[in-house]
Amino acid sequence: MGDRIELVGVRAFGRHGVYAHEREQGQEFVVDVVLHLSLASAAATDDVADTVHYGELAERIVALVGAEPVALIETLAQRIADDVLSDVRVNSVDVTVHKPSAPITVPFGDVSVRISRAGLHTAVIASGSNLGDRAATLESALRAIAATPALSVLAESPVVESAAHTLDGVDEDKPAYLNQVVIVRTELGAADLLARLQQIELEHGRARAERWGDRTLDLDIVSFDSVISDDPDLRLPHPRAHERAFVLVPWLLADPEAELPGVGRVDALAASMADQVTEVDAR
Ligand code: A4P
Ligand code: MG
Repeated sequence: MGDRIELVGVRAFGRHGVYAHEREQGQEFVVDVVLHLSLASAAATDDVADTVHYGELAERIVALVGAEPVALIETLAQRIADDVLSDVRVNSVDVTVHKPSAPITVPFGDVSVRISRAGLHTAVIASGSNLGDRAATLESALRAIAATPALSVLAESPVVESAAHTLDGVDEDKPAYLNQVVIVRTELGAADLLARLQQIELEHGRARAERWGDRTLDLDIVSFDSVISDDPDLRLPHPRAHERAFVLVPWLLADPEAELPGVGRVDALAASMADQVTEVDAR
């Protein structure tokens, strides 16, 4: 965290202002943006697709300054912030709009407004445990999720129990799982949310030994807004969620209107699965 992309001094022509002559003649606006986002993935892959392309960003800013006039540079700054935050990798943005030729009757150097805005995302998190005191672990994980700064829990599902799914299919001999689904609103970007969940897994004694192996705590991101991504570090929606009763059934209990982005409604997906999990009273 703490990474940023700074693009300063983008000059563009626009017709924003309170006065009629500003609408008619137009003037130059200068825009600075600071994007707060994780750059770790791009630094590792060296691929521009893994970051915000600053050239395209600059062109979008010029287009927004040239678009439909507004009275206030505050409004223009908000439009730019909304556009930047529509890329869910961006956690927050600072936008400064300068109007160096503003109609001010005394000599002046510059006038500008600066706004800071954070994106607000909805994420669906699936928790699972099949080792140790499973119910206590899920409850503690939920408390840790809820204690995350810039995040609030919208809904939590009942806890359900199911037989372990392994790479070789359902294995009744392995310890059974408890699973829960937690729906959150957060200002964190998807990468930062995943990093936080992995930290919570570690705090609960998670060791990554065998893929799909037994674990004290697994926290997966099932969906993040309607993002669809095949980035191996964060596939969205979770590539196996659509076929997993232990995700879909509790999710539906937490949100009867739930939808799996790019796949469909969760009630339809879960329709034939209810008998694969048992609701348990975790408390
Ligand atoms: N990763 C990619 N996409 C995501 C995402 N959407 N959410 C990457 C979370 N992580 C994602 O995960 C491996 C890597 O996946 C991470 O580094 C992350 O960058 P992991 O948690 O280290 O490994 P894992 O949990 O063994 O793999 P995975 O794929 O999360 O396992 P699954 O598919 O979650 O399966 N049976 C029952 N009944 N209930 C269960 O909860 N869970 C599993 C785990 C198997 N069987 C189960 C259950
Ligand atoms: Mg996992």
